[in-house]
Amino acid sequence: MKTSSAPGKPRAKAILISFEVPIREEFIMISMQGRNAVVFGVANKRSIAWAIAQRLSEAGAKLAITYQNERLKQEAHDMIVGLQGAEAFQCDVTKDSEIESLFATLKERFGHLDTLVHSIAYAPAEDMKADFLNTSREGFKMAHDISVYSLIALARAATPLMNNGGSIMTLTYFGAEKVMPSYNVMGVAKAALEASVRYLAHSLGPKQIRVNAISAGPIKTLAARGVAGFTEMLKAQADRAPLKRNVDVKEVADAALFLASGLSTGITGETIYVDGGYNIMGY
Ligand code: 0WD
Repeated sequence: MKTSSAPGKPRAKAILISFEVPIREEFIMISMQGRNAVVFGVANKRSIAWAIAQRLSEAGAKLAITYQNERLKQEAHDMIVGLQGAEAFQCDVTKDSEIESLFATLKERFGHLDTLVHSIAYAPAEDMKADFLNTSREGFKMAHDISVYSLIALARAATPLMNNGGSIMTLTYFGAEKVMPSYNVMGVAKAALEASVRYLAHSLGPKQIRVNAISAGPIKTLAARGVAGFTEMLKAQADRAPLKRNVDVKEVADAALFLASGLSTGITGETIYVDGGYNIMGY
């Protein structure tokens, strides 16, 4: 599509309208220069956390990016240190000592923190596959410890460093609200996560620290592989969502940049959907 402009006036930038490729260029203007962020949950290059880290880095943020353990170190570490303005750290969020030592290091390195991204979830495969009625006590505890309590623990550790206010965000899924076969205990954990976002928003609001969740549509990642019937979920999403397609991980990262930026200072306690509108549909 061509645009025309009057002689002597600067030519308007052509905007391509496409039903498949979203218009993205205008988001580049959001600047995170001078801001420090910590991103949790990079397992590999497909991780949502990795797309968010890349977006924050492009916008100029200084980044600490964490991976869980030695097993993930090989792949995650090299990727992270190759990213502009990023340092890699190991942190298993089930270990208070690792959280404490990470934040002590962040205090030394950054002084203050502006953004925290929590992109972590886990439930034992047996518990996700089983009939929900048969959820084990151990699986229930583990899913809630790793996928929910970790947000509270990380928010508490970050608060003293967010002395100019800040933005905390987590990743959730629609299975928190409606039954998704084979999401099971993770759906219950996501419901608790979304409620925790609201309670944390209330707790941290007086310090101008905002807490929000992004509810993403299904995206092929390592975690997604643990969900039986994931391909059908992708298809149902694309068929039923108003946008008639799946979401791209970059669209989730754009929403994360918005939540991290000064463009969202009035928003807290919310679950923001990046799902092509799937959640509004009644059939
Ligand atoms: O369709 C999807 N992929 C969606 C994901 C749709 C909507 C929401 N989400 C959520 C997930 O539930 C999760 O909260 O997004 C978040 C990120 O998930 P992801 O990017 O899809 O998956 P992945 O790349 O696997 O990252 C999750 C990572 C873990 O990966 P693995 O697969 O190794 O369990 O969470 C991390 C780990 O790197 N993680 C931990 N990090 C620190 N300490 C721990 C832990 N104890 N346990 C898991």
